[in-house]
Amino acid sequence: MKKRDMTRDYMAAARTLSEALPYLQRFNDAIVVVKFGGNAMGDDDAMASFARDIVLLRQVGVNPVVVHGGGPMINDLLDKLGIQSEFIDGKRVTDAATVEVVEMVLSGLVNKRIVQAINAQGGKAVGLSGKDASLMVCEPADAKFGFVGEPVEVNPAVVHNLFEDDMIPVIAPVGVGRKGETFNVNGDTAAGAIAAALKADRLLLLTNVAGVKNAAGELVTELKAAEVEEMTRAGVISGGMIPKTETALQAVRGGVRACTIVDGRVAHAVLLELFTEHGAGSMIRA
Ligand code: X2W
Repeated sequence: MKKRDMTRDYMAAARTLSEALPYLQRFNDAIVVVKFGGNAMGDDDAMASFARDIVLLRQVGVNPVVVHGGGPMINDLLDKLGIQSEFIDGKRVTDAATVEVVEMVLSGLVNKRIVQAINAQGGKAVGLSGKDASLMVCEPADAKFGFVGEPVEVNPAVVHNLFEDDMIPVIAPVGVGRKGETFNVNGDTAAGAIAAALKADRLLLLTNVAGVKNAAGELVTELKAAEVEEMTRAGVISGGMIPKTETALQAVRGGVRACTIVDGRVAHAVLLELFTEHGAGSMIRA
């Protein structure tokens, strides 16, 4: 790059930082829950970039919580083991053999990969699942799904303790039953339930689509809960977007200030959404 262009580049970066001031002030001490879906997790570089954004949040006084998914990674191991898997309404039908694989992949492989990536950027991430300190107690969602859990009690004390110690909770969506069973919880559902229990300022659902689109196919940047319901009735919101918007509705009605559905494949999506005027994705409020 020529020296002249470089100067222009640095000046733009400085201006961006300066323009972020009101957002940094607004989000000081805020709780931001970030759902990091398996489809939004890219290669090691993309993972490092995500981790860096999370560490930056912590550095500027936000209390970030990562709740992750890992559906594609569960599929990979099930395939290797020759275990068939089926989804109904966006939920994996989970028998006893499958739930063991789910726990291994989510609490093991995926959780530790994210923890490691955050720590490599200078953060202090601690990996948990819904079992730790009974963070997410579940009941069976429906007999037809087997060991799929619906969160019925969230105990966020452990998360608050980690905030106080400057640590970043990274939570796998595995729940515990009243009788000590292991439950597979949809990552979005887990993130929504945890965000509601924390009365989070923001829930960011990082996914692999731009956000909610209207009937003309254009991205809608801000929506009220009632509009989401209307668009769903009209069939404008459909398919894989429904579990996302349902999570958003439950979260904002459960006390989360706003929920944004963001394209996690966009570099620094989290920073764009929180600290720039531009924002990213579709924001849903009660
Ligand atoms: C999900 C949990 C992982 C998940 C599953 O078994 O795939 C259920 O479907 P993504 O990457 O966020 O889709 N659980 C009940 O939600 O991962």
